Amino acid sequence: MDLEQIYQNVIDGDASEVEVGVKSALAAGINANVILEKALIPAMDEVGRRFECGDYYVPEMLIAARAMQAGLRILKPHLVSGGSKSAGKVAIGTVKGDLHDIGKNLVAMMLEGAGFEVHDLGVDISPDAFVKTVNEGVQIICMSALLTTTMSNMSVTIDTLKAAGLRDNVKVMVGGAPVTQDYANKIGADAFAPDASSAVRAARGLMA
Ligand code: B1M
Repeated sequence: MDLEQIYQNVIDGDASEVEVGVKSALAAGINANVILEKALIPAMDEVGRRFECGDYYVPEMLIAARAMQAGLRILKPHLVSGGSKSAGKVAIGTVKGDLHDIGKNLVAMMLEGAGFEVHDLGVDISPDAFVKTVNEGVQIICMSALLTTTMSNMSVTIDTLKAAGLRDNVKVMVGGAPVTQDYANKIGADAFAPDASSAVRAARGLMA
């Protein structure tokens, strides 16, 4: 099974074929990161492009997302191997109003693999729920947003941290397709990462 076929099966939303493809690519010695970056992620970009131009609707997007997640489940043990269990304690979630979780799950997986203790709060997470984790010893709050309409909740969370007098007790990292370094600077986040591997580097930097 080649990477092109895995890419196509994600676009077609064929979860069982994606599983078969990812397993056989791994068995053929293809690196998990290569499968992720050359097949799974580009396939979701193509799904997004088709949605944008009206060729795909929400159901097709959802089915493709499930196929991607089936592939990620197979890849997970290969992506998260190694790492000591003392890098730091992070809480991660997708911001309020936003249900996209594939990128957030990937970031969580990579952080876990790098030895962080990861509390995955899930999706549609309110500013108060993020803030509450600081009293539970979390050192970095990681917020993901995929919608231009929900990314402003990152700023609301930072404001809520300030109002609670907790801003200096925790670092804040933001990311997700519409988020940029400029936006992170503007809202006063401590770090921005464009992808999951840079999120690990950024988290290490914040703990240093
Ligand atoms: Co949605 N969706 N979606 N969607 N969806 C996008 C985001 C969109 C760009 C599609 C498009 O129009 N081209 C568009 C947003 C437009 C905008 O705001 N500018 C969109 C829309 C409009 C919507 C709905 C509003 C559609 C509707 O209902 N009419 C709706 C909103 C629902 C809601 O959230 N309230 C909706 C729904 C959905 C589904 C549920 C069907 C499904 C999500 C399923 C799921 O996540 N379980 C879905 C999907 C799959 C997509 C696309 C196609 C793919 C997203 C994805 O998983 N990418 C997406 C188009 C696209 O992104 N090209 C689209 C793969 C993933 C690995 O990448 O999440 O970017 P990403 O994560 C990356 C980096 O961004 C980064 O690292 C990751 C790995 O490298 N990263 C971080 C992410 N979080 C980070 C946090 C960090 C650091 C890095 O630190 C904390």
